[in-house]
Amino acid sequence: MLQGTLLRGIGSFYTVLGEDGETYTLRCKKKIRRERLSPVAGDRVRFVPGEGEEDGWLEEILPRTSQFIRPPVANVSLMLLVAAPVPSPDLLLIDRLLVQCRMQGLRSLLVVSKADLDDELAERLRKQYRGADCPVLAVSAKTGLGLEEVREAMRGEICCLAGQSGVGKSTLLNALLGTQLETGEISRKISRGKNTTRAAELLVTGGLTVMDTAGFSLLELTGVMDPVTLKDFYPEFLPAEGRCRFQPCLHDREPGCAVSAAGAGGEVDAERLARYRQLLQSVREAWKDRYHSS
Ligand SMILES: Nc1nc2c(ncn2[C@@H]2O[C@H](COP(=O)(O)OP(=O)(O)OP(=O)(O)O)[C@@H](O)[C@H]2O)c(=O)[nH]1
Ligand SMILES: [Mg+2]
Ligand SMILES: [Zn+2]
Repeated sequence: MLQGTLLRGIGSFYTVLGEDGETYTLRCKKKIRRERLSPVAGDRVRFVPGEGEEDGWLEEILPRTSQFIRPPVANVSLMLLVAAPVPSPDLLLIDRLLVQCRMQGLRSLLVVSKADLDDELAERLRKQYRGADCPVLAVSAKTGLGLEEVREAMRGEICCLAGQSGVGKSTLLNALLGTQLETGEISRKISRGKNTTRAAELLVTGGLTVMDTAGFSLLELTGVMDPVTLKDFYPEFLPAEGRCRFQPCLHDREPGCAVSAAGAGGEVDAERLARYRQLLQSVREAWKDRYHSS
């Protein structure tokens, strides 16, 4: 039996990159399907290679370290959150994605792309995310700025890119990997309808392993979350945690809130805190509705 990583599944055939560096086309044992465990890109699998004209068989899916439903992908360990000067950055989306990553135990890196158009955004975000345990890197696919640093951060990880449509994810991937993924002018994309869904696929090139980005701009907080747990995904709140007048404190507008004080004093970034409260509001609403939505 060999071990490998599932790159993609098309119909009932699965492409697996074996530990020996060879690529195998496999079929999936019914047993696995019966266990309602559909193999997805990123899965570590054990398999028996085929002989001659025979198909090989995928025998076992090893436990997953992380899992996303849309797109279906397992074992991602590093998320590249991409923001750019154009389209203007949706930092609430970035914060949402950051929470999502932390819930799954992934590390994240904030990549500020198109740095050739604006050299201040990265600095601004570096300041905002200083306490957020999320490094910020400025890159430009156009000039090559920062590409080597991003590659360095990606080595040994299964990576994913996420971010608004048009921030340059595909262009960045092409620059990083030397691939030819489809990129587009923002206006053209919107007019023909973005977010074309297709099967997720893992690309492996030059020692880097990354999901092609189909669908990841859609990534959202999945399911419902107890509002009181949202603050646990904000590392910058930690120094003030436990020092609020009321316990538990959601750091929303409660009197005597130490996180509010830290926001006013500049120890916690005021904009991150304001967006936390926006996010908290939507988490609260989803929580209130949790028995109504099926
Ligand atoms: N100036 C400049 N433009 C860039 C850079 N990277 C991407 N662009 C442009 O930004 C536009 C969108 O790039 P894409 O790579 O298609 O964006 P995307 O994030 O993949 O978009 P979706 O696939 O819709 O999610 C294109 O017109 C690119 O040419 C860059 O580093 N500098
Ligand atoms: Mg794209
Ligand atoms: Zn508080």
